[in-house]
Amino acid sequence: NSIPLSMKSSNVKVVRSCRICHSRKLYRFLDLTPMPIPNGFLKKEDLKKKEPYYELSCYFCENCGLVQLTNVVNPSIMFSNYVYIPSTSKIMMNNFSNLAYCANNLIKLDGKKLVIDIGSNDGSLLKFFKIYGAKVLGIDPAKNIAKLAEMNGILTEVKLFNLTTAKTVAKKYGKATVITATNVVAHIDDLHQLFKGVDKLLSSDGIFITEFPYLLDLVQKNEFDTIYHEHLSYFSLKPWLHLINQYGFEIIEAQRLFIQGGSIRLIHKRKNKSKGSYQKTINYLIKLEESHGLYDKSAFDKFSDRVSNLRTEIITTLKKLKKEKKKIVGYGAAAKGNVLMHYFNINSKIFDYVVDSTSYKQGLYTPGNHILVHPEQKLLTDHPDYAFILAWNFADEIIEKRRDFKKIGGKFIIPIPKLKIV
Ligand code: JHZ
Repeated sequence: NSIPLSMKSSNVKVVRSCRICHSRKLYRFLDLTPMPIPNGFLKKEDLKKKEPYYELSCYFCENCGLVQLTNVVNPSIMFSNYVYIPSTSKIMMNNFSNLAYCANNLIKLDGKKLVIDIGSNDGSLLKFFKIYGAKVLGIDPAKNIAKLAEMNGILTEVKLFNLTTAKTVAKKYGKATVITATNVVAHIDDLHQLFKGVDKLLSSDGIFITEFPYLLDLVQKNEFDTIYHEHLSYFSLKPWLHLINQYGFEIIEAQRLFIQGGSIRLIHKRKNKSKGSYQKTINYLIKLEESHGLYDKSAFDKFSDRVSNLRTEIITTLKKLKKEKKKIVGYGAAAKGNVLMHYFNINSKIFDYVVDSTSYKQGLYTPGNHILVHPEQKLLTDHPDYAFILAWNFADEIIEKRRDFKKIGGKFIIPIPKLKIV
């Protein structure tokens, strides 16, 4: 279980101690074998070029419980030209609308208050804050997607978030009353710098709201494919509290969300002495985490065994269907789908193609196994027998939307939390 030596690539940094508590007692429980970055979709002309493969192993900190990767791929490789946008999903948009509503309930927003979104993507969260009349600013390193945000009227600083960015932004725009960071904290290698930055940028009575996939859901529902290079940390509450305490923050609200396979929304403010009612929720969640073994490495060994069994079961099923000459395609060119296809050895002999609603992904090839991405409508003209839902976190939304595919006899395969054919 020792940490392998650096792959000697200038594009990878190897971290040898825990991102939160700095302990060196990191226990490797899962090895998904080296693969290209899962959002690294390719143009046809690039298919012959050598794709860089990066190690993908996951570790548990025996001291504070943070689950994490130790190989950090240079963020500019992963995020400068990004293909993921949340606005293709109604569920994601409803969640953003709810987040802005909650924030407005806590802090009455108006034209004098600034809301800053870290990892603002196409501005789809900030759009909802504008409805409440707040001033908004996005921070995101993806040039291509920031352009989209600007077209949607969301002012965006094209930068990675760190302490330097926080200082520059505070000087240029003033302090924020609300800072949000959804599905981005796990991308940040230096979590201490994140909190130093938030501390610099947040007004004294401001709130910091974050959402990320919750480790409890990941483990309970076998969501192994959400483990990939972009996600450096997989949080449970104890290590998170360990981190925020150091920077004088406390949680004032914690809500479990069903998006992205199970996430958690945490709302923070600067500590004051009175203990809020949130403490009960936190204690309850920590007990729940403990009862599922989240602070014991043996739970992660068991998780790893379950993933391995799921792999065998799905590979066997797909091979059987191919023997029966069934046509199978992938549904949703999600980053997690690329991890799953890689780990399950799914190639173009098994899936004829993948369909996806994101226009940026259409016409490109999936990293590693080079399967072409088509628009979703192809299912209706091509009539494959099975659509394997790679974006299983949207299975309900997809099945509901694609009743037309079911009508023409198509079946759906859902791989996670366990294999299901509908
Ligand atoms: P989706 C992303 O992971 C990346 P991914 C990121 N690193 C992160 O942290 C997590 O999200 C949380 C398509 N689709 O959202 C759109 C349809 O085709 O699960 C997407 O390409 N039809 C930021 O990439 C993909 O599926 C539909 O009806 O694993 C879903 O990708 C719907 C609803 C989606 O994220």
